[in-house]
This record gives sequence, structure tokens and C-alpha cells, in this order.
Amino acid sequence: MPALEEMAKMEVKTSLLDDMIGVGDMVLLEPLNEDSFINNLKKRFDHNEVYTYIGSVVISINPYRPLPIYTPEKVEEYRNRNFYELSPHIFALSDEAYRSLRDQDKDQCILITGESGAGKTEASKLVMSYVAAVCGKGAEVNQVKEQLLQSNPVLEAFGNAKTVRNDNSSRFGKYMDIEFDFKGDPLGGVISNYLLEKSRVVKQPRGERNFHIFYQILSGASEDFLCKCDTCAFFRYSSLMDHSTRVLFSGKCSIFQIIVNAMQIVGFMDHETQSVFEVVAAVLKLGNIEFKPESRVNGLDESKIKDKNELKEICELTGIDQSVLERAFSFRTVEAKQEKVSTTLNVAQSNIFIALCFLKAQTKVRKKVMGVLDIYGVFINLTLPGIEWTHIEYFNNAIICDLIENNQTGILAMLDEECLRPGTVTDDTFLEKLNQVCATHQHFESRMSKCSRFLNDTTLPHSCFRIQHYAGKVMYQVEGFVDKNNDLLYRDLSQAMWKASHSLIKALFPEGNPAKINLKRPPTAGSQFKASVATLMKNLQTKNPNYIRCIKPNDKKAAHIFNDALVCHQIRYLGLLENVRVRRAGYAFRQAYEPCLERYKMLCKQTWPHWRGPARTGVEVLFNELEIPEEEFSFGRSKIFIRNPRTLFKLEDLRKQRLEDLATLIEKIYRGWK
Ligand code: AOV
Ligand code: MG
Repeated sequence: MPALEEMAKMEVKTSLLDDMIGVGDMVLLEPLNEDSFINNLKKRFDHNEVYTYIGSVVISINPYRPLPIYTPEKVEEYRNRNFYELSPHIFALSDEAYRSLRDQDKDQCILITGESGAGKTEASKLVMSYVAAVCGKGAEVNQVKEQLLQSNPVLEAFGNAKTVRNDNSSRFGKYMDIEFDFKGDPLGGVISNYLLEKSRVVKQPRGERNFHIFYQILSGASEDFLCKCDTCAFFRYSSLMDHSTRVLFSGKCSIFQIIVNAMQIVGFMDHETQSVFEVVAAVLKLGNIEFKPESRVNGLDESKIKDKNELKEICELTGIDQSVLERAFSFRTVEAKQEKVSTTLNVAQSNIFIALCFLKAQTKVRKKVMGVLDIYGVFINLTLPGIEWTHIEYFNNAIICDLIENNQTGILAMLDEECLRPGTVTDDTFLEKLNQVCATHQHFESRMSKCSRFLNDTTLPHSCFRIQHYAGKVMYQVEGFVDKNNDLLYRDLSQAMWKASHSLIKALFPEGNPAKINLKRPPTAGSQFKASVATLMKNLQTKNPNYIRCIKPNDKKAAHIFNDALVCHQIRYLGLLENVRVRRAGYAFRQAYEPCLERYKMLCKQTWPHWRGPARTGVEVLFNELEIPEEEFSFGRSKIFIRNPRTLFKLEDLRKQRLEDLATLIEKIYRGWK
């Protein structure tokens, strides 16, 4: 029987394929445990299958090399297809999200998580480019698409940097709402950013770099521009220096050109782009200002700017009066001045950045929205600076969130309280307070309080506390907490900046306008962060979530290497195994193929009265003929999984009906005989 042989062969082939490249949906993995989970991911990774599902969740493993799976042909392949129809792909998720937005009018959000270098930002760009490829046509729509896509290189130039973990690490969290009209054509986008790592402008950890834009300008801008800014001798720029080596300006000029073009597409006029680069050059130069201590005058520590040439150049570039700027820099101690320069740089960088985040799309029509959230590897930890980088899953992390966020007894609230308290406030007084309030919290560790369980733990310095996060323990060094939370720019400095004739610089320091002096204290960094996260969460809750979980296969930024231990760690703290179990429970019904076929074979001409082939194929044929929607079931190795009890009831109803029909038929035949 050739047909049977064919079927048997097919069955064997499917099962061999599963053996070789692993199953595409972890829900179908048998047996399910940590080893089989990792093994399955590894098999797939070795066969260039970097995507795997857990039901509708997409796991993405960073291949660290370009794969030919994002071509226009692939876009066409996934377009308008059901989620489970083709092999797992980020395009399938993007298509599903876009179609439910367009056809069912459900706002969507794409939530992308994973540690630094796992591929979140690349994933967010793939989602955006897929959606751009399949939505709307026409000149106007195309312009909007281009603007949305080109916002990425611009933001990355100013907000990304090379770190030990990732050569293109996002140093800010990004949430972008892409807005569509009723037909599903894009109208524009709104970008929100979170916690730009401002301090990087001034100082970078060993082996890391400043934001890309500085290097891009120095290696790519025109001679004219560089001469005008006198940045020719760029090796002087101390804020660009690696600690160990001098940074090589190996950047290709073309990258700079890409940024310039992108800025133009996003909507910057040429003179505005020029202005932005001038501010960047000024920031570079400010970073070179050094102070030398002088003797005490009138009871105050005096100090002088070492080299006034630099100051002069800054003033020429920005149109700030030199004496105004010098005065703004010149009181109190050397340390305070370095601090002041640093804060000025920080503010300039973050204000430029915020200015860049405006993409306009303010129409009054009812909009459908797809939000893409690319939170960066160190989302929550950053509120507390100067610490080790560890990924924290923000969601579903209630006890820790409470420890940090609680309005009365949370760490942030206490830091705020300390910052606002009159009298002498230092990092130490803050730590003391923390020790009093949090000493008994099960996830808080410190040696300072008398009743501490950690009194003898020498790995925990006195100036530190430790939090037992979901992903592991993190030690926090409190030095600088109070200052960074205050996030204050000395008023005389913002006023000096506001007096600049350079219109962009003036615009970046609106608080320097003496007519608008605000005696109210600006919100602390911590409370700003809390407020913006709260707004974000509220926004996300109104949307239908789609999850992408990114996994980093190795620590070497290298292709083809799959480090089991590293992957295992990520699977654990992302809670992926639990995720599979929950999804499995979501398949209300599962049954071995044979009994399933036995029970329902009468519903299909091809399987009744006898099916002569593998039971699994029989069930496939049966479900196909009954036109049961694909997303309703999945084929496991030995069992069929059915998602919704309704499907089962439908089968049962059909069976009952069929039995009644048969009974009637038999009765008729019986009567005919009589
Ligand atoms: P991240 O966003 O998760 O880190 P990225 O998206 O920047 O990580 O990815 C890091 C690097 O991995 C990229 O620059 C690419 O070289 C490579 N990569 C990631 N995804 C892919 C892919 N699908 N195909 C090929 N290469 C890829 V951080 O921003 O540091 O948390 O804060
Ligand atoms: Mg990123």
C-alpha cells in the first residue's frame, strides 16, 4: 500500500526533524524539564533556528551574526499567515499584533525583555521594520514610515555606547507608540525615554566608551566643521578616553553621514543639525576644563581654571560671555567645580536627547496604537547608581518593587525624604536611615544595624547594602546617592547657559531664565523615575501584550557559541519553564492520538470506518476536514493539545449529532426491510 508507506515515512520524518532541530513550541516538549528545555533551544540554535515559541511568546536567541531570515521574501512569507502556520519567527508575532490592531481594533504593545546584549533593541527594530513593510502604501505614508525607522539611528547615536557587554548598548529605556489610522496606515509615533545614563558623558567604566555621537562627529564631520569648532586635536578630549587605552577613532565616516541623513529625514533642518553638533562639540570641550587649587581667599576655597584657552573656545562656539561662564564656575572648592562641570555636561546631554525624542504626529482622529517597549538591561537598578549591572525583571517582582518603591518605607521614598530634610544630609545619614527601616526586610542585607544578620559578613562593606533580587544579589554602594537623586544644576550655571547667544543651548536650559525662577524644588531623580514608570504601566495595561524574551547565548559577543550555564541562568530568572507550564494548562485538553482518532473518526469520510495509517496523520486529516482553526490545536509527539474546551464541546456535539443521524439511518433501513 504505497499511500500508507508514504504516510509512515512522513511520520518518521517529522519525528526525526523534531529530534534534530527540536520542537518549535515548548508547549509540545516532552518530557518538560530544565535540561530538555535548554537542549531544545541548543538544537535549534545549532540549526540557525533562533526563534522558539512558548505558545504565543517568542523566545529569541542572539545569533551574533547576520542571518538571511529578514529578507523581503520572508516578510511576504509571514504576511497574513496564522501565527502557528509557519516556523517560529519574530515576523509571525509582528504580523499577528499588526493584524489584530488593524482588523479587531485592539491596541497592542510589544514587550521585549532580556539582559544586556541579548538582542532587545535589534528585536524592536525588526518589529518596526516588519510593520513598516506590511502597512499602507503611498508617498505620504512612506514618509511617515521612513521617519519612524530613521529615528532609531539618531537615538542610538546619542543614547547608545560601547560597553563590556554590548558594543551597541542602549543607555536609556525606550517606549515608542506607533500610531495608525482606521485603515491601519501609520500616522506617526511618540517616543518616551527613560533614565538616560547621563553620567557616561563624564566618566565611563574601564574598557567602555562615551556615547557614539562624539566619535562619529570627530571621525566623520567635515574639515570645515571641525576647524570651526577647533576639534582637530581631538585626542585631547579626556571624556572620550578609555581608562586603559586611547580610543581609536576607527569609526567610518559613512556612519556619520548616515546620522546626518537620518536627522534630515526625521525632520531636522540643516541649520538645526549643525546646531546640535555644535552643542556636542561644546560638551566635549567642557569635559576638558580642569581646575587647580588656589589659596583660601576670604575664608573660601578658591580655585582657578587651568587653561583658559579651552574656556575661550567654548564661549566662541556657544556665544556665552566668557566672564559670565568663568564666574559661574568659580566659587567653592575644586571638587565642587568638577562636580558643577559634570552636572552641566549631564544636563546638556540629556536635554539634547529629550529634544531628539520628538517625532510629531499630533492629529485629532481616533488612533490605533502599537507600543514597542525596549527597556534596557538594567532598568530598575539604574535609579541607584554606581552598581553592578544585573538584569531585573521589572514585572511580577512585587516584594522587591515594594522594598524599592513603597511610598512610605521604600528605598526611593527614604532617599527623597533624606534629600528634602533640613540639616546635614549625607550618603551616610541616608544609609543609617535605611538600616533602621529596612533591617528586617527579608531581601535587604546590611551590616550596619545592630540586629543585622550580616554583622560578620566581610564581603559587605559598611558603606554598602545588598538587595536579593529575583536574578541574584546586587550590592549597592551608597556614595553619590544623595547628590544624584537631587539632580540639581547650580542656578548660576543654568543662568550662564541661558544667556548664550547660541539658540539651541539657550533652549536647552529654560530654567536659567531669571524671569522664570522657580523657587520650588525640582522633583528628585527617583520620584521622576517612579512617576514615569507608573505612567508607562498604566498605558501598557490598556493594550494587548505580546512578549519577546531575548536570550544571550554567550559572554563573548560571538557567533556559534551556546553556553549552557549562561542560558540556564536566564531561563531561570525569566521564569520560562513556569511559563511553559502555565501555557500547557492553557491547553485544556490533551489526548494520545489513537483514542482521539477512535472517538471522532466517524466525523470524517476519510477516516471512517477505518483509517489505515499513523493515528497522528488521521487526526490531522480529521481536524482539517472539520475546519478547526489552526491556533486551536497543536501536535505533540504522541498527543494532541486542544486549547479551548469549546473546540472539544464542538467535537462532542458533532459526534452526538452523527450518532443520532446514524441511528435514524439504521432505523430507516430497518423500516425499509420491513
Ligand atoms: P540589547 O538591546 O538587548 O542590549 P542589542 O539588540 O543591542 O542588545 O544586540 C546586541 C548585538 O547583538 C547587536 O548589536 C547585534 O550585533 C547582535 N544581534 C542582536 N540581535 C540580532 C539578530 N537578530 N541577528 C543578528 N545579530 C543580532 V542593552 O541595549 O546593552 O540591554 O542596554
Ligand atoms: Mg538595547
